[in-house]
Amino acid sequence: MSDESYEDGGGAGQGYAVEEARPRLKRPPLYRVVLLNDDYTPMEFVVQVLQSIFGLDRSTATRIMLEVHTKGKGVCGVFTYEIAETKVAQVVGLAEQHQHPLLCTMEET
Ligand code: TYC
Repeated sequence: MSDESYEDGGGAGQGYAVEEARPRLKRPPLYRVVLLNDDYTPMEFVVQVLQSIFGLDRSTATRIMLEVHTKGKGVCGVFTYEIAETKVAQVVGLAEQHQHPLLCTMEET
């Protein structure tokens, strides 16, 4: 038997109280991805964006589009920072490609 096994004084039955560190798992901050209304982007384009980028079904996408249209803004989803950032970039990129002024931002929950 090696010397190390005798030098281990921390084991059970040796009279030591062994306090384990509490697992420190913090939940990551979450971000709402928010779509903003404008007067020019076609409703159908917004619905397509919501379906393709956020994986929403057509009726949910239509409901969110109409909420943005009537109230000025609406939440497309809640994600961790990098996912939210990517979604915003995808929405804005697609809007630019099609020359629509559609805007999208993120805000911490
Ligand atoms: N207000 C636009 C229109 O009347 C439709 C629209 C909806 C635009 C949602 C942007 O995020 C938006 N064509």
